[in-house]
Amino acid sequence: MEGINGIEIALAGTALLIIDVQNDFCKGGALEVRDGETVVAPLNALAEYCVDHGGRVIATADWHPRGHVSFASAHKVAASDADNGANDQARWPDHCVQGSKGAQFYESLNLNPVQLIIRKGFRPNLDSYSAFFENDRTTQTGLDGYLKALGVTTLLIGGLATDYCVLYSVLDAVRLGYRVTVLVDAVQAVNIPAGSEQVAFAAMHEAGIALAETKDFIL
Ligand code: VGL
Ligand code: ZN
Repeated sequence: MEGINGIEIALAGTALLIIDVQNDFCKGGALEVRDGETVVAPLNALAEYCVDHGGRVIATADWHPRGHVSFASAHKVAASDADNGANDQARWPDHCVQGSKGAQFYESLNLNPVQLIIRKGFRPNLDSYSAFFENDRTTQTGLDGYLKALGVTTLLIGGLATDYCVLYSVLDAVRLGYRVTVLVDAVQAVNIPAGSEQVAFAAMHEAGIALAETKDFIL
């Protein structure tokens, strides 16, 4: 599709949402997601394609203060595995601490096409998995307002981790009325507790969320 002034607008109304591709979720990171860094190449390719064709590209970053409520180290009583359920406040190793190397975007992630960076999880007593709402389900990150103001109706979502920040983001996105596709070659799960990746994909299926590969959008 050709737009005014010859600018390609095939992806007008579409945004690529890159979730938490940060060092701590990649190889050697504090909360390592197995093969986490494999999401980078497909996301880089689609991000470039997206901006070249009139789409938007947004990245999120987990951005916790020291002693954050989601850190096991901030609690005197050790958490059991059962605490890592979707509803309770899960307890994680210290990760994505503001200003740390681990909180930086993975080095090979190309930030040039990224037009907006949303940081989340920066309130000491509140965690935030979703790119849209913090875990109290009411505190907004501002992303919904940004997207709606720009007329974005369709979201392509990839990043880390499938079973937490990606899952919460896509479920919120559907609730907020967006058409949502999860990019299966551009997500990886942390799988804590074991099996949570499957649970996450089942929840996406239940919510009617489409799955596709990044190459399906690079025409
Ligand atoms: C995440 C656990 C804790 C994620 C963030 O990005 O999926 N998971 N904080
Ligand atoms: Zn976190």
